[in-house]
Amino acid sequence: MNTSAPSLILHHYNESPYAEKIRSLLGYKGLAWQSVITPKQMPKPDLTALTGGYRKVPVLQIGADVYCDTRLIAQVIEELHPTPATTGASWSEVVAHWVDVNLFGKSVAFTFSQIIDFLDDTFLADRAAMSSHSGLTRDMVKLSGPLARQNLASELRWVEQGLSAGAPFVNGTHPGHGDFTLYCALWFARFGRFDFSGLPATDAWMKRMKAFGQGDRTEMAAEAALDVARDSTPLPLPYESQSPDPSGIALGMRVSVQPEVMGKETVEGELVGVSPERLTLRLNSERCGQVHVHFPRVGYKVRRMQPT
Ligand SMILES: N[C@@H](CCC(=O)N[C@@H](CS)C(=O)NCC(=O)O)C(=O)O
Repeated sequence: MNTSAPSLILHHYNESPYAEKIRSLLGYKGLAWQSVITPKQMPKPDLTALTGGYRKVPVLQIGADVYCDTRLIAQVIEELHPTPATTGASWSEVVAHWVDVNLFGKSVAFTFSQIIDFLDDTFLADRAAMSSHSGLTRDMVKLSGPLARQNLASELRWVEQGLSAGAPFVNGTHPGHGDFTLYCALWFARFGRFDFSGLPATDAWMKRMKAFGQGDRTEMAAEAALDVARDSTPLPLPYESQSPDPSGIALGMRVSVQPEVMGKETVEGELVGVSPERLTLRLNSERCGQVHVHFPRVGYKVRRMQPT
């Protein structure tokens, strides 16, 4: 296990597929990390105190630096711990993006239709509000199951073709970002008991991915993680800003950042870093002191806030 680098604190919950993507990556890298369990639905007072409002999981905290979204979290882990690598010349990033915008939703629709009787009303209402589908009922979720299963099965044939081509991973000889992203979607489909028996190459690949485990995990209280943020100073930015940005924002402006899909919560702060790949906002709060909250550009809208 590599313990010399700064402590990795993952805010997550066990049932979250995107959190499983990062847990599995931490397993592949053989890393020690601290686990802070968040609620599965709003309110999430500790997480949002740290992020300034971002509610999704997982979130990676390193001292007073807070990384939102698994695309960015995976990049940061790769920068800090490049061995064993997840990089390589392949279509892995294209696969990751296809999973994010397409396959993941099909997996969620399928598995929710299977487990809906075990979910409570407040959870359902939370997810309905998040997807702007206020009239969502249990029956609607259940009825969508057969079509979700069929859609998932159709697209998993593409995955089966790709994984039958000979290489052990989507990325080639070793796993890449596409492997971990695909794995989290299929891990969730398996949780809903999707039948993988007609997909032997996919099934064998899932076993290879599962074998990475989740690294060396230690539980930590949320309050303790927020104390770490308060007692730390954000690190110098690891990237060059390109300001002004074509979107019209520039360093020093007050901006708001919002996910493009699912969840309308915004994070507002001073823009202290901007590049075609990343955004960084400086936030101040009593509980966390000064933190830098980082986002990838892909999947997030950024707007200048009107001066008050
Ligand atoms: N694009 C995000 C998606 C994260 C995401 O959708 N996470 C789900 C859990 S798997 C979530 O936060 N759902 C709402 C919640 O837990 O409050 C990422 O890659 O991190």
